[in-house]
Amino acid sequence: MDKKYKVAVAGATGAVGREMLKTLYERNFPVSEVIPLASARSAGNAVPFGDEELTVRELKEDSFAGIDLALFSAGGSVSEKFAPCAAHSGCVVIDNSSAWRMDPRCPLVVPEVNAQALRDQKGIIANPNCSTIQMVVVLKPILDAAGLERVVVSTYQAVSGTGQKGIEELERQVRDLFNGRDTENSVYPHRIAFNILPHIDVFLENEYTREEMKMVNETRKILSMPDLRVTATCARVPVFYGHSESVNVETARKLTARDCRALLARAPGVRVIDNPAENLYPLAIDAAGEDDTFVGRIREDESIENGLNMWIVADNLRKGAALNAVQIAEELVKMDLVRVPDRNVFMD
Ligand code: NAP
Ligand code: 3JN
Repeated sequence: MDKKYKVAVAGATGAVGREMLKTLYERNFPVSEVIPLASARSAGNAVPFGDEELTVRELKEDSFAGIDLALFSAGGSVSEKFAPCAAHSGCVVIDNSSAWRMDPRCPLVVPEVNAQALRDQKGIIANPNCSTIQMVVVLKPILDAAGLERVVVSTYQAVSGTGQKGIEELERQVRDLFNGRDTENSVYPHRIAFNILPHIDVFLENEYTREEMKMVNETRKILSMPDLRVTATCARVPVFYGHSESVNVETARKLTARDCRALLARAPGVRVIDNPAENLYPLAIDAAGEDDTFVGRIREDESIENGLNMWIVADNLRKGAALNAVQIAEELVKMDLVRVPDRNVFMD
């Protein structure tokens, strides 16, 4: 009989955690039991898992006894504290926060791009930022075919990236404006309804935001190109689901737009939608609820020798978070890398 796994989901009541439960169920991940964990605030509440309702338990240091796999999406400070506890109990952690992404002990994995990095897993595996994931799924086949010199990205990120509270703030502001009322902002520093904010996460000393530097550093780590020239501008837009990105790529060797389209049409996890004559290009409303990363508007950058422009869209809660995490779990099962205590450095 095929092996089944006891899986904990930390942050199970949140936007990403709920999507993780849905994705585990939809993809028929081999579970013997699913344990939803969250803060004391929601302990005792129910979360759906297929047709069942599971009772949420409070996340504690001893929550992971007997667990094989733990998917975390409860924020960086929770991951910092509890992921080592989980790994210490012998389970493999797949963490959605930024807490462990740049730690050299932790592989940072997008299965279509660098699944082989999982062979080095030492108890905690990091899931990249949503904006990074959808970009590298498209960059990898271009890198393999033509080399990569430089990447310039501008993002247009949906409010669901901020969690349930971001969704609620946009809904509330739209309702207030349509009813002639003043709006209030508590989640974002300015009104998000009918506006664009060039500000995601906190500002850093170099005047970039942390979200922008996550894209730079994570892209380099995933592609194993520590010196790749990457620059990012990240903006929040009044869209509920689906992050969009304008990406300019400079390749080492010439890649025509036509060859790029053909290459990406064969790439795993990528769907090319690129027929301007029919007004067909990737849209956030079409990508929402889908697993693939959509790419279109592929055209040659006429300002440089070997440049391409494109528009990349994906569901930030699915491929950007929950789906990527579950795909990592599926790879671990395939590679027989769930619960291998002798390589778990967090276990002493
Ligand atoms: P959310 O909707 O606000 O949900 C937060 C979840 O964390 C809830 O389940 C909450 O439980 C739980 N939580 C908060 N504090 C806790 C604590 N002290 N102990 C245990 N559980 C706690 O946020 P979200 O959008 O799902 O995002 C959650 C995290 O996932 C983010 O902070 C980020 O690190 C990561 N994330 C990653 C990506 C990515 O790009 N890959 C995208 C989005 C989010 P309660 O219901 O009890 O409050
Ligand atoms: O804002 C978005 O669209 C994505 C947000 C991701 C996020 C939100 C809060 C904390 C992260 C992340 O995954 O990088 C974190 C974090 O863990 O730092």
